[in-house]
Amino acid sequence: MKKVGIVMGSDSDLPVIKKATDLLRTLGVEFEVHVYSAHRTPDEARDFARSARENGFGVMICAAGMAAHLAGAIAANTTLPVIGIPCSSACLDGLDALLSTVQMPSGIPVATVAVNGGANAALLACEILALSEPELAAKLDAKREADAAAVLAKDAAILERL
Ligand code: RP5
Repeated sequence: MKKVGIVMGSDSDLPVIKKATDLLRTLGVEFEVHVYSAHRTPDEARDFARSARENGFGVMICAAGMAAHLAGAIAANTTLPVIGIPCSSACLDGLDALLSTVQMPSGIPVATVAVNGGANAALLACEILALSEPELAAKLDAKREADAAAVLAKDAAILERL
């Protein structure tokens, strides 16, 4: 199976990325993680993106906060699908990163998930890989059913909590 490439702009983004890597591990999907910044280490970010396809990656996840150009910078250097996670920061609560990540110009797409949405980024990456991986697709279906069952269990128990 192809790997998921994960890039975060700073190690301060780790709590968001951890939500993604936990899920990928649970689903048995291989990943590689790097701290590369669009601004602080632009050469390393570009080189990783340019060589990603030939290095066995099938999809990229990029997490960054503030003026979050990382997902766009990675997307500019690969035609693999790129998923952007805007990370919240102290001043603007993630609105800055959300707008920086989501407002890509035509021609260079970034599939942007919610602010701090590490889990959905991993699930979307798996859904992309599962297009050609029936076993992974079955795992995703099973997870969706288990998640729904957990909500229905809460529904059944809610009266007792009132
Ligand atoms: C962004 O700036 C990073 O993705 C991080 O979210 C934010 C702050 O970085 P640090 O100053 O914590 O390294 O590039």
